[in-house]
Amino acid sequence: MNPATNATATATRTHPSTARLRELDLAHHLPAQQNYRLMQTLGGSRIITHAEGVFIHDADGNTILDGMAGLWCVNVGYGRSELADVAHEQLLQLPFYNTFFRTATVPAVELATKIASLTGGKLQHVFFSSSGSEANDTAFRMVRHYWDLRGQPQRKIFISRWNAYHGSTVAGTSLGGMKLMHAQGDLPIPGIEHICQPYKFGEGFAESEDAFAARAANELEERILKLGPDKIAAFIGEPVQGAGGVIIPPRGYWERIGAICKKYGVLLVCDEVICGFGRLGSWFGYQHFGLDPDLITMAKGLSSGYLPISATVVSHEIIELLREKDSEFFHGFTYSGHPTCAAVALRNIEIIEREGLVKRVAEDIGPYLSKALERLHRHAIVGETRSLGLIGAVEIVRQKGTNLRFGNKEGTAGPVVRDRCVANGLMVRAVRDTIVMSPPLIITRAEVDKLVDILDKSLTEAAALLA
Ligand code: PXG
Repeated sequence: MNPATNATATATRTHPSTARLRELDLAHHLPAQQNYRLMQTLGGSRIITHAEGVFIHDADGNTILDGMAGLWCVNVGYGRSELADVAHEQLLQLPFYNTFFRTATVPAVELATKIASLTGGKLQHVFFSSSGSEANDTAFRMVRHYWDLRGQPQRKIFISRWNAYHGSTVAGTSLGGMKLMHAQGDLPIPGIEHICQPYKFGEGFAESEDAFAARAANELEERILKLGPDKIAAFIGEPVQGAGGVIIPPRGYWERIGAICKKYGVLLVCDEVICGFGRLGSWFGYQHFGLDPDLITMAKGLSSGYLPISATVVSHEIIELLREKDSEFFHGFTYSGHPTCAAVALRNIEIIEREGLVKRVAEDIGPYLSKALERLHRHAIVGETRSLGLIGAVEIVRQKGTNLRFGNKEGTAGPVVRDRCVANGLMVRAVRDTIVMSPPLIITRAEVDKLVDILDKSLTEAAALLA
């Protein structure tokens, strides 16, 4: 099965030579999260020109299996001509209109309705933005506004986890737990606290799963009590941390976090930017873990990355309070509910439903990937493989049976393995010494075999380089 390849991938747009493109890239384009000096030393970027199914192609003529679905987002795979068609039609009918002045558009209303049907229960109200960062900023502002209206303005603090990723705006970076990002721009902003992440392999190696789950979750209760329960607005977390290194929480962790939030009346915000739209084998990650969040945020898989769109889904109770208090929410973006992006997102969800991709991840290809990754245990440098649905990780260690890393600092071996993978035709990311993957949900069994074959070969080569 690979229905995505209904558009033939060719680089149809003409462009300057690859060497010239690299020069221009260095001269004028500032790629995201880069050391611009190092970029010069390394001679610029890899220029990606076209893609189909699960494969991307670069301007040097390489074909690469995209083990990252772009950036954890191209869930339905590349080359979906129906998404191009729907964008084309909407661009001609109504490319843009805003939602600020008591106006709405057909695709925005329909998409909000569709999302509310997927979330169900109390999550019935949808606020649109363009990126995951903005969706989290929206949640942040909505939650603080809610507590003001509830007559508890002292409830301002958000609790998050170290190594979480919630975006790159000021609030997104602050909510996230990336210390290197915090170090630039004097972040986090006040009122944001971080507790430990549920990273069993990295931070609870010697503990039993149950003991570590309890210790990690109880840190939330300890922090709430330390700061004062009446000061805590919300807890925010990715059901499975993605950019932090595919941290799949131990059994019982989320159950306990959910219970602690309820006990102290703390709102629960689930960041579904990576976990949403089938990645874990459920529509949303909170459903997989049986959580009852008050707000969820989503982006990426919402449109499979074809156009930028994100959403913050808010509980009925919160919106009822805003209505009751007759309060305007002074928040919004020019592109909130962008009709073309919304039309593409709607069709993307239709594809996921029509092709049964969520069930396929849960019952077929997710378990297949998990089993296939076990093959890698034969490598002396592999400390653990883990996956849930179609998100997975391989831990690179110096000594089997331990979590000791190569070199004197973390992040020595990961990039070596990643570079071998890319050279061998597989795009994966290295998060320090963890190789992470999240392929498109349409990946076939044969393509999973190929992905693991390339990892296998690359691990052998990397082990020789690291020895
Ligand atoms: N939340 C989560 C869970 C994310 O993964 C965002 C919010 C922010 O989304 P935007 O659309 O504002 O980028 C993300 C984004 C990486 C990497 O290195 C991951 C993301 C972005 C950039 C790099 O894995 N995730």
